[in-house]
Amino acid sequence: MTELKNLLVEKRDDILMITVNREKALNALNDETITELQQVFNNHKDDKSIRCVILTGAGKAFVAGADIGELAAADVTKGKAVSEKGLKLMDTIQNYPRPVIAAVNGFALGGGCEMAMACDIRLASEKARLGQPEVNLGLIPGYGGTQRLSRLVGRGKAMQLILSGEMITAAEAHRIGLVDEIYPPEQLMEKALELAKLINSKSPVAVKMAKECINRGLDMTLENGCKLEMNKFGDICGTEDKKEGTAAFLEKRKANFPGK
Ligand code: DAK
Repeated sequence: MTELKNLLVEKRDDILMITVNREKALNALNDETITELQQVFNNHKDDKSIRCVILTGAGKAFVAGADIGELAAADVTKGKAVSEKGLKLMDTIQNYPRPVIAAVNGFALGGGCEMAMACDIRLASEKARLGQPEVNLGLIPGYGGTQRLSRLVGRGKAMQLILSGEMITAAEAHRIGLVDEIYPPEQLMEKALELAKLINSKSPVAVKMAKECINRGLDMTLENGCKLEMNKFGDICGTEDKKEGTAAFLEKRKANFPGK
C-alpha cells in the first residue's frame, strides 16, 4: 500500500483502491488532496495492470466537500485556479480509460458529491448522505455539480437539491438515480469489489470503448451519438478481444481476452 499524505492507495490484483484519508476534516478536498488524486490517476493512466478503480473515503465521510477553510481564504484569482484544478480532476476521473466506481461510504457533499458524480458507477452505504450545500456558504457548485447532477437526475431534482442546499439520504439518492445501488455499510466494499471483478472478467477493450461511447454520447445529439457508436462498433470488430469473445461463445468455452 502506498501512503500519500491524504490518500491510501492499494492495488488488489487488477483493482486500484483509492481512499481519501483526511478524516479530521471529513476528507474535505484541500489543494494538496486534489494534487495527490490527480497524481495517482495520472500515474496509472497507462498502467495496463489496472482494470478498474474504486474510490472511497476513510471514516464516516466519502468527501464532505471542498475544504471550506481554503475556500474562505480564496480571492477571485485563487478561486479560479482552485476551480480549474478541481474541474481538471473531475474530468480526469470521468475520462480515465478504465471504469471508476465510487463506494460512497458516508457524507458526499459539495465537491464530494461532484467527485462521486464524475465516477462511472456510484454504490452507496445505507448511511451515506449526499447533497450540494454550496448555497449555504454563498457559493454555487464549482466542480461540475450544476451540470452533472442535472444530467443524472433531471432538471427539477437538480434544482431542488442545489437551490435548497439540503442533504438527502442514500435511499432518496437511490430513488432519484443519484446512486446506483445501496448496501448495508459492512457490505459496501465487498459489493464494490464484486462489481469491479465482474467488469474485469469482460473484454477490456469493449469496456473501455463502451465507457467512452456513453460519456461522449451524452454530450451529443442522439443521431451523432449513434454515429459514434457505429464507428466504435466498426473499430471493435477489428480487435483480438472480439475475435476471442465470439470464438469462445461458438466453441462453448470461457473467453480469455487478450485486451487488445
Ligand atoms: N471543509 C473543511 N473542513 C470540514 C468540512 C469541509 N467541507 N466538512 C467538515 N469539516 C471538518 C469540520 O470543520 C470539523 O473539524 P473540527 O471542528 O473537528 O476541527 C470536522 O470536519 C468534523 O466535522 P463536524 O464536527 O461538523 O461533523 P458532524 O458529523 O457534526 O457534521 C457534516 C458533518 C458533514 C454535516 C458537517 O461537517 C458539514 O456540514 N460540513 C460541511 C459540508 C459542506 O458544506 N460541504 C460543501 C463544501 S463547499 C468552487 C470550487 C469548489 C466548490 C465550490 C466552488 N470554485 C472554486 C468556484 C465546492 C464547494 C464545496 O464543496
